Amino acid sequence: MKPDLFEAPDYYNLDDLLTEEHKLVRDAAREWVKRDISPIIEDYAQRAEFPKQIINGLAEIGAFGPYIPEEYGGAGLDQISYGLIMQEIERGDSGVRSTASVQSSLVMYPIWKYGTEEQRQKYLPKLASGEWMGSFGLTEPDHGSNPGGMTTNYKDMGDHYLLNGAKLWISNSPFCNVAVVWAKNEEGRINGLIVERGMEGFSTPETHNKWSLRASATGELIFQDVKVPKANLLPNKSGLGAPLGCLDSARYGIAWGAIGAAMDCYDTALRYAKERIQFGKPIAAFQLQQKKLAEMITEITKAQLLAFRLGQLKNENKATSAQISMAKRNNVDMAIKIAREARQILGGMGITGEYSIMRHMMNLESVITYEGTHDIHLLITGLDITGLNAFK
Ligand code: TGC
Ligand code: FAD
Repeated sequence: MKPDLFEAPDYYNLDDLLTEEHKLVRDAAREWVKRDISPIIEDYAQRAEFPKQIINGLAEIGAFGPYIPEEYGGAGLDQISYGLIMQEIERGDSGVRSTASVQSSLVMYPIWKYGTEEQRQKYLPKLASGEWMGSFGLTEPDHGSNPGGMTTNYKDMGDHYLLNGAKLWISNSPFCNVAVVWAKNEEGRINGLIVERGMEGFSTPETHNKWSLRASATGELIFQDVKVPKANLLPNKSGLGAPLGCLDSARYGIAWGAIGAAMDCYDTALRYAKERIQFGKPIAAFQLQQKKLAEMITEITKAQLLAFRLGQLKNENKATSAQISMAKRNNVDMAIKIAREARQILGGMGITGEYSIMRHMMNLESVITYEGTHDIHLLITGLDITGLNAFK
């Protein structure tokens, strides 16, 4: 792969709106990606393997629980810092950002928000340091966009719960130490349970043959009469709103992360277009290529402003789920379109692993699907503005 010469576009001087802390956090993540991700990621993606050696680095840049209070091992940062960290990591690879998103927003967040003090003390510091890795089990083979239909269930056996069912498409599952699993009780109410590796009847087979997010490990969570201690139930929120609340946090991070992937594609295409000579001049001098590049920087700038404003609203606890959906949908769609255009600017070279664009493009096919598909987020906006539910 080519050396990482990335220079971040900032067409509307967004840096002027960031605090010194935001810039320090962002620059540390950016440097780490250049040093520890860019040189290895193509190789791991080609081999469809998660680079486990990066876990310590992710913890060091604050990617595990950026906004979780420091007393629990988190970085205690604000929501804009969290977004900037996700942007920089996804600039390197969406699969690496997935690992961080799941750990922070889908495992640490529910334990912090819905767990007991004992659960927070037991799990959060180990998850923040990367000593333990987590996964989040919501999706099932027959329930993706409609998780409320899940069939995974648990029964109260007096001194423990008995968990049965299966989850599919679970990031980090093949190597997770703990899984936050959403299951129905005997009354059909959804609750979160913390399942630990080693519990009898719990297995995590890996899903192979992915053409997307290849450097991220994806798998199943299978529960066959798993005895879960009663102390592992997350007691402080139940119902579908509990997992959906975690998704709000992860979707917000993705809205920023997608900007990173788009910036990398744009920056690569711009550099290539200025260097590649055809018909006696750089292809960047041709109007058709300028149109592509000009539209890319326009869309990136709009996405940056959307994410920044959403970050301000999140910091003030005012961001609605529908606002988050709009940003996730818009920014991932923006990134996938930029990846496709950028790949064309590189001509044949664009399909090779010499450049990051094709990997980003394939990764973004997962990003536009998980955490609520492109369609589902449109329907969330539709419901919000009309008051009419088009889901069912
Ligand atoms: P609905 O009746 O609308 O809502 C049920 C209850 O949930 C509440 N609620 C929310 N609460 C918090 N945050 C949100 N975003 C919420 N959206 C809804 C709602 O108020 C209600 O509460 P209550 O108290 O009245 O019961 O539910 P529905 O069954 O009609 O479904 C709505 C729909 C389709 C929007 C929702 O289910 C959905 O978002 N589906 C998409 C599923 C999804 O995003 N799955 C993601 C799985 S995790 C993943 O992909 C991780 S990838 C990680 C990575 O690698 O980065
Ligand atoms: P479906 O729900 O079957 O949807 C198929 C198509 O139908 C989509 O185009 C969808 O938009 C459309 N559709 C569905 N319902 C409607 C409707 N009402 N109106 C209009 N169109 C509709 N899940 C987890 O729980 N944890 C994870 O860690 C996790 N990681 C993932 C990692 C990867 C790489 C991938 C690919 C997925 C991951 N997921 C995870 C699952 C992901 O959230 C689901 O794939 C996603 O929610 C969509 O569900 P589905 O694949 O079953 O598609």
